[in-house]
Amino acid sequence: MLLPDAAQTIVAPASPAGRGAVALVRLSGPDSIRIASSFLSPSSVSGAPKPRFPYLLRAEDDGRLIDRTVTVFYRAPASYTGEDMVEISCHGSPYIVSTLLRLAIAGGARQAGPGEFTLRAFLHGKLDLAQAEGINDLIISEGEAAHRAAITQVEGGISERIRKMRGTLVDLLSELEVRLDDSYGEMRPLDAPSFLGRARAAAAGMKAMADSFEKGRRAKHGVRITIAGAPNSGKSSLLNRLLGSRRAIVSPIAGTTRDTIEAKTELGGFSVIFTDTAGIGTAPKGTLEREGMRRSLKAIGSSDIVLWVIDGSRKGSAADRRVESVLKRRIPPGAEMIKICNKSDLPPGRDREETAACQSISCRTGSGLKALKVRLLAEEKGFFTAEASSIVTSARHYSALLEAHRELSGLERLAAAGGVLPMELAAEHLKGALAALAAILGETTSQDILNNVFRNFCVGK
Ligand SMILES: Nc1nc2c(ncn2[C@@H]2O[C@H](COP(=O)(O)OP(=O)(O)OP(=O)(O)O)[C@@H](O)[C@H]2O)c(=O)[nH]1
Ligand SMILES: [Mg+2]
Repeated sequence: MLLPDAAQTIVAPASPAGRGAVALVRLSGPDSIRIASSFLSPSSVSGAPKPRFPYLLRAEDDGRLIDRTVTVFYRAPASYTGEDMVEISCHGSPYIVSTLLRLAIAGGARQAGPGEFTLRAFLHGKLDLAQAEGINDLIISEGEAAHRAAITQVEGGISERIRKMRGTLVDLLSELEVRLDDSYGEMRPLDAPSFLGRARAAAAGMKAMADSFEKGRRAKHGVRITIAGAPNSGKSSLLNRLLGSRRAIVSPIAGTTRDTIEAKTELGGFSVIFTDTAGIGTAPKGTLEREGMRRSLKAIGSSDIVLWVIDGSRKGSAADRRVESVLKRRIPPGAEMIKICNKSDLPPGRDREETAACQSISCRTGSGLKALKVRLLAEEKGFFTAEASSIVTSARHYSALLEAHRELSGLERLAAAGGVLPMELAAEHLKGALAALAAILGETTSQDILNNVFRNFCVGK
């Protein structure tokens, strides 16, 4: 998508394809009111409509009634895109929607590309790029955590923090620039310790914000929780209990689950992706078991949390020991492991010491499952604190923050080299950091990046 020509009027359905009670068709651009008026009646209303006021209008195709609509007109700049806009709510029939589109296109509009309405809003300064990206996150948010991160971003939470950081860097840069311009030596010399202290604090702020990306990823895409353990320990039974449905086959035959089984659900406001795995035995036999094992290991290697299930009614086995050594090697750094002792409804088969640190549950009776869920949630609770309200969920913001941080580390290294701070070089580092921050807000963003951002939007947004 090349940057669109804002002189053109665009049209698209803003509601999803398919049948629904209502659908919304929206137009944006200088001719939207004229184009909509060409098929809405009475045209006396749509000729000079009162903005942001709902009108009951007939949509007609060559005099034939297509639908009765509720239509709202907007006048630039008081609209989502900042342009003249028309939003037509009609019945959600695919036929009605496609007819309205055809009529709008016949009247001179062009079908909008993905995210083109929001792109126009961005180009007209209605929102910055971080806010625009937040809108897409908001649309796709499934759980409370993802929604919270997205709505904060749309409301300017990320942008505000970035602007504050930028303010600090601009102040620092100006302190250098006045001295660089001071050919008569009238300025007091730079207070280097104070200057570096403020640069260091700004760098720490950037690092902290970049570090929230890991949390942001979990909030946006879901926490990956893998259920692993020896065959027959009750992994699939646990998956079913956690989902509240019989998703996986459970049987007393060891080796029931051969493939990984993924299921997405919501747990206390967080999107969670559970993966049940094939049991890890002592020595996989045959190609199918080996492939099952490979998949189990892969799932373990990409988890945020691993639930290691043991059968508490039996003595520790060679398979358990193998699972333990596999988990030690495969669990990614930073991931949490929770050891779960299942089958607490049966007489215990293990020493107390072996199960002391375990979360005791019974998939048969359901005992201990609530406590397990509470523990899983505790891991994610950080999102619900106020300070975590503006977490970074975008890889683009993450890498820009790291870039800005790298520049400030460069400045720090100049200072660490001793002697007088070379002000020209220090200023270059500050300019580099400022450019990285400006890219987050979309102030210096290349067309490629804009295309990339808006390509992921749905048509009509
Ligand atoms: N008594 C009792 N039996 C259980 C419990 N949880 C699971 N089982 C039984 O243990 C057996 C194995 O359960 P699964 O959930 O299939 O175990 P798994 O770990 O997925 O086994 P594989 O897929 O073969 O590795 C089944 O007969 C279950 O009914 C429990 O809490 N108590
Ligand atoms: Mg299983």
